[in-house]
Amino acid sequence: MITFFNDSHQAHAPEFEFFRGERVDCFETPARAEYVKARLTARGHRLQSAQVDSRAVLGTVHAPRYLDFLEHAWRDWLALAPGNAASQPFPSIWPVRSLRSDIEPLNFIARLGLYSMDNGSPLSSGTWQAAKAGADAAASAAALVAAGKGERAAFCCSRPPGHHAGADFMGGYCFLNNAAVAAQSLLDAGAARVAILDVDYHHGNGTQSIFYERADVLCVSLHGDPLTEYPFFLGHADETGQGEGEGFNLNLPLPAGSASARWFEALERACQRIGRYRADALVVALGLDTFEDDPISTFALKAGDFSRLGRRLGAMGLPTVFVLEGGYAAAALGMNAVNVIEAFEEA
Ligand code: Q9C
Ligand code: ZN
Repeated sequence: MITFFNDSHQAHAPEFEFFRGERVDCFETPARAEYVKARLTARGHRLQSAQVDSRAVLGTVHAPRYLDFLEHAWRDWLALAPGNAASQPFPSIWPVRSLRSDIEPLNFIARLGLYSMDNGSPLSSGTWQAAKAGADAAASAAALVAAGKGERAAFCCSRPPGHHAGADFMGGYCFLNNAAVAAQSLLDAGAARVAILDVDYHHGNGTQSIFYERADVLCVSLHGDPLTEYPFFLGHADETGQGEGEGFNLNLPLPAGSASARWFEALERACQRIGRYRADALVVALGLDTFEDDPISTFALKAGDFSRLGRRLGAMGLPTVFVLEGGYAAAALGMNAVNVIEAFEEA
């Protein structure tokens, strides 16, 4: 499968995040994408660089003031205090409920809180460069599939991931919503209806919120139940869409610790819904943190289960863009990603 690889991903390389108040090494590392690249290359898949500038589509998926903040965040962090180049910014205050989010404060940390859902999205000097290049890769994959010149599918192999990022906030290691960029690009290229299937362990809250009031993008997600799993505040079964989007969001939360059989039952329901929608194209938010050895997740998919996933998606018969999301058992990501891709192609 033709893969658009984000050559700039290593520019995003924060050192640490917080876990229960302690500094811990980042789970979302540059090695992740390199493991996938190595396996793709070894198996003879073609890697390309992005050919599309996603700037225009980013402006429809994300709020302009958020994009402006993100693009200049590192510059503004450096301006805050001498020596900041050697440390990482984290938010410490958020405009929850009664607080105002319409006025952008001047203080950098306050603005970081305004544009964050958590303190779990560490920034580094090249975060914007990497995230923007990733969005370019997603738009490129969508353009290739939309062109209909013999490529039924394409893979956007990139980091940082995107599905927790909403229109105007970062979260969960995500900054720009690559799956949303791919879906919007497919619509812009002529598709009338696009389905997004999010199989990451964590609910894709950003993607859901971006398309929640729209009928031209069906969002379907299977994930750990938010009662106990991140992102906790979205992803319940009663979230079905709003206004014109009513009926075009389907959440299939599963209890933490669910085994593969249960996961594949939910996948079947997801695929049935997408089939009824008569989508013109499919975007798969391909999180691999459902793997049994993932260090921060509790599902139990095995390497062979990723082939089974790929076969089922291939049987949908739709033009498809795969976008890499989470997955933190880094050394296994290559095998698991390529298992999905190759089984899809064989189906
Ligand atoms: N420090 C994605 O999979 N919580 N994001 C981590 C350990 C946040 C995962 C807790 C998990 C976010 C794209
Ligand atoms: Zn995840």
